[in-house]
Amino acid sequence: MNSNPLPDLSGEYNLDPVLVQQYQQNGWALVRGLASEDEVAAYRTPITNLTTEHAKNYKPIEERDTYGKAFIQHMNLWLMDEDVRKFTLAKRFAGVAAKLMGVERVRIYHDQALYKEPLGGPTPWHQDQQYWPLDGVKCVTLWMPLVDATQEMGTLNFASGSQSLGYLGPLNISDDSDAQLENQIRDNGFPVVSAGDMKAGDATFHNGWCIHGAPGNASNTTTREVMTIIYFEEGAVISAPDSPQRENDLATWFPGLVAGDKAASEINPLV
Ligand SMILES: O=C(O)CCC(=O)C(=O)O
Repeated sequence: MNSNPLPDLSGEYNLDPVLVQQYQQNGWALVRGLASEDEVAAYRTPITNLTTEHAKNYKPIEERDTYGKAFIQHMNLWLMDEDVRKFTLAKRFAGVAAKLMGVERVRIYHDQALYKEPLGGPTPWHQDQQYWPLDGVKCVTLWMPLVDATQEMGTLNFASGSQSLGYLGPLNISDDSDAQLENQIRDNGFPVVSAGDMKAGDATFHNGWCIHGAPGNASNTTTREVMTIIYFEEGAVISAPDSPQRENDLATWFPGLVAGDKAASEINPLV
């Protein structure tokens, strides 16, 4: 652990109301400079240390399936390190999540580091919330690069407006989700918009139902280092899981709770 205290991330971010409108309409928004260069640099160290260690469990990239090639995925880092805890529970980030969703308060579902390695594969189209036993609940994912990330390194693509479709069924991230959701996007005429180049500390926020994916990392030297935090509205109730992935998520992220309970286990702090 770092002996110097890491920067305080509790100060409020002055969110442009236009971004709230964009989020409501398109299902996603790009928030510039949510964390400063110095802040990101400080928190990048513990997040990358944990993720680099975790990456040792992965097979060589050419032996992985499409999901495995897309990124190194390490989850709930906030429970592993006191410094990362400050990042994931930051009031500044949670405040933006709440304002975009139009709710008073939010809880943490989980965090995850998503590191797309040099020449790592594309992230297939998917909907995040199909994994979560939270039907009818407002959920949002914050996605923040910890290094400057160009579009060619794999910043997210969004099917703008696709959150309006809601749950499209249990479609795990795979070649199949990519093909099926590509059809949905085409049939509904949703514009596909890239977040474009992002500086470290910029962040996108996307609705749990917004269809999104990412190109592969075209860089052969630089990893697209990203930290994500998933929030849901306070007061949410757990829905009955209708798929193995939702059963798995219920047991993992709401330990000890069952369908019908308030979604508020000891690892879902109010932030
Ligand atoms: O980082 C990626 O490539 C995908 C991220 C994603 O799907 C998410 O954070 O919901």
